[in-house]
Amino acid sequence: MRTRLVLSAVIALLLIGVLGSGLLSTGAYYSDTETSTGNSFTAGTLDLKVDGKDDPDVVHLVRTDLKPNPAWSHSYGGQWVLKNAGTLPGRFSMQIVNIKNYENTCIEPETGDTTCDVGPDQGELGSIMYGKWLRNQAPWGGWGSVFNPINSAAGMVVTGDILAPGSTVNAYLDLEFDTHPTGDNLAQSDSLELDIVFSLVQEP
Ligand SMILES: [Ca+2]
Ligand SMILES: [Ca+2]
Ligand SMILES: [Ca+2]
Repeated sequence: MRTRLVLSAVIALLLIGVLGSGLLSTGAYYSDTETSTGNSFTAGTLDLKVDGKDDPDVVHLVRTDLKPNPAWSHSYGGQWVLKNAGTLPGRFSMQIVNIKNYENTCIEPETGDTTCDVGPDQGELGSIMYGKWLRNQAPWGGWGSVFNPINSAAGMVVTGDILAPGSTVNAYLDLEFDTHPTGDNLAQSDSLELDIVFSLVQEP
């Protein structure tokens, strides 16, 4: 009998402890929830336009009757307007590639020219002219160094500035033909051909 009383007392004490700890409570604590709906993730764009055009419609220069020491107004360069038509900033660059120098036959004033065959490496115009990339707008300046002669520009990447989305820059290839004490006559009737690769690259 005494043992049962002690056992009952122990059980009662355990129940009191459990109830006091709240483990058997059916009540609720305060709570609050909020939900973020419609989460969306969209990739940005990086789209270079050159004079508003894409390949294969980018404008190329055609200059004829080149001569040494032309007036400034007759400079043989040209301008391309580069625009970042995308939504992300990018850094633009220019690269002259595929330089070809054609002889177009050696005429009498070119006497002394020892490279008079056909082919893309027989002419002398590219070894006489020089060029540099200029910013044709304020703040005035340029990018890269002078390529003198312009033949030395082959494959060289000229790094420009960061173009913000929607912004433009006037990239001007200043292409000059100075006089030389000797050798200018070797370029008579010669042709210089080159391609220009404009790039816009994402900034990290
Ligand atoms: Ca484009
Ligand atoms: Ca020639
Ligand atoms: Ca030649």
